[in-house]
Amino acid sequence: MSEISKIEEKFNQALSGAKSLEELDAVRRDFVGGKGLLDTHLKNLKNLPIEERQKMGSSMNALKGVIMKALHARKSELEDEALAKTLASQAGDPTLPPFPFRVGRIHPLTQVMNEITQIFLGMGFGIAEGPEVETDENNFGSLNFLEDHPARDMHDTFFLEPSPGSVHESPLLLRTHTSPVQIREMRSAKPPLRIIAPGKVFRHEAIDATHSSVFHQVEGLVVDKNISFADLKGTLEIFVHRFFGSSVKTRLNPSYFPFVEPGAQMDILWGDRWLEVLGAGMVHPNVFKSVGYDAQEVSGFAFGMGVERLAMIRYGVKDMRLFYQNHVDFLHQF
Ligand code: FA5
Repeated sequence: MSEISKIEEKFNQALSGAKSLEELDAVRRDFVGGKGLLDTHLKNLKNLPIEERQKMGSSMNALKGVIMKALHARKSELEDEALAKTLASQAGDPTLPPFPFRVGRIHPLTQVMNEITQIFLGMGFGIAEGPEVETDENNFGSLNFLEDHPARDMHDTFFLEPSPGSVHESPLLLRTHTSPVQIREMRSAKPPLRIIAPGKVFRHEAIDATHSSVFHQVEGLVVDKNISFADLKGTLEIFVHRFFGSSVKTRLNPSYFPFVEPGAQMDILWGDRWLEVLGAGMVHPNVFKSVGYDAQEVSGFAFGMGVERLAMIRYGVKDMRLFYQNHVDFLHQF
């Protein structure tokens, strides 16, 4: 048997004996490694006559190719086996009970906002939106809050630093109520109008069980010919009955907001106390003037309700802050 065939046979035996990647690597080193069998033989070729040396050299190189190929194929096989073993050892036990994970749900405040929206959509209102960063003009000026009038103190406001080179004529602020959306809507459309505007508002308030510094309102605005206070009262009554049911106890009291005349607030009986849930009134002629409407031609009503307060009464939640703490056990009840 020639030298080459002997090496090949030895290699085949070693290869079939290699049962792991480590053993396979040892076979590789023994045969084609730096000081392996083939290398040693190649080094010994220099002692042979030139013709034989060339013949043996090319046979050895061919054998080296065969060995490398076989090593490679066996390596893939062993790797697949190792992977299959790992996967089998990590496979879950299908007879174990599943993890008791909880399905997510819609936040109660979002649920309440959605419900309020649905009720007004059912009454033929459309939905309007405005930005949370507003101009002083839309949030106050156009709503008949006069410069330096104490009415501005009703809302403790977060003003934004003007950016260097700012081109805004009116200072920017975080809107303190959703009423600026009234201004935006009236400026961009002609009467008749019947919209609600749900959104987030911001006030620098002392926080307690019924006050937050970031909260939600739903604004309402109706403008048409011959809209009266009776329309406002009827609309609010339909809303509270649909939202709370007909046993709810409400009262409408006079109140002051610069952008309505007359103005009112609605309170709802909550346990043994009355809780103010919304402000409302007939759109002030000065507001119509600021948006270019003719107060002789049209009239309108507006309201702004506090979403958190409505949610508290609806669900019997005693402290508004619970809605923001987002404890899973609390949220899971809704
Ligand atoms: C206003 O914000 C007026 N824009 C409402 C309005 C609209 C009047 C249209 C007339 C016409 P007021 O500040 O009262 O009004 O807020 C309205 C409602 O938001 C309150 O009735 C209350 O339910 C809720 N609210 C007010 N302040 C807070 C607060 N700090 N935290 C949570 N809810 C509040």
